[in-house]
Amino acid sequence: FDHEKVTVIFVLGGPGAGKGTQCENLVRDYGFKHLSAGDLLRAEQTREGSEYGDMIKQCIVEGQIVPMEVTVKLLENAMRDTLAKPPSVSSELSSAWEGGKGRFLIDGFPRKMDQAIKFDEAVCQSSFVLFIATTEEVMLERLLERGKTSGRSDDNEESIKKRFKTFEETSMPVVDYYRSKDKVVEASIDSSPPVQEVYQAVRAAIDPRLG
Ligand code: UP5
Ligand code: MG
Repeated sequence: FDHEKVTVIFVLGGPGAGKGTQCENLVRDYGFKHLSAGDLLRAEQTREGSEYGDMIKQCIVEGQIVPMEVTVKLLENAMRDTLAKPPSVSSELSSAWEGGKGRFLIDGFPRKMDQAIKFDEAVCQSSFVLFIATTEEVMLERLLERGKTSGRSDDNEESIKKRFKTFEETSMPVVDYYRSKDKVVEASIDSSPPVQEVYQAVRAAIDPRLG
């Protein structure tokens, strides 16, 4: 994808930090297309005829990262589909999509260095990275609460602990890599306060970068 034609923002943060929640707010107010790597993988897992279903299922329960080829391909396809058929956004936001120029929020990706490098090379360069963070205690509480109704196979204490470990060992180096390239807006945004308060901080951090 031509960097001039698409704007890609990576939204990173630990399991349950609130990535999906903040992305929903941004979609409403900025006309972004939200692509959650986890959601795309969950959809692929249950897609009839997928050769990756069992492998994805296993990785998600174990909190392991699915091999990057699969995830990068899913994201690339979703971006292409979106550009061919832009989301319906309010008229004041539609200029963001004119002429196939799209704005994407890529949520929960990249979470391993090889994915970051592959996406930069094969798909496009991200404009910047939004990193939201809170304590494991807060994230655990949120995920256990959500687990009562989410039906997600990884919203249980055992899987959550594994997700935390993978996040610290494998995904934080990606955040540090983007920090070293000065791509992360603010050092991090504290996602412990109520949703609206976090969202105010998110807006304040990204508005200057969006110009
Ligand atoms: N909530 C949110 N914000 C709140 C706030 N400020 N105050 C109070 N409550 C708040 O939020 C989680 C819960 O907290 C919700 O109930 C929400 O209402 C509440 P949510 O916005 O869903 O948080 P999010 O950060 O999106 O949490 P999620 O569980 O989706 O994060 P993960 O990163 O763990 O999950 P993801 O779906 O991205 O990935 C799942 C798995 O897929 C990975 O573990 C991995 O196995 C696999 N994967 C890959 O292999 N490769 C990839 O590239 C991506 C994923
Ligand atoms: Mg999510």
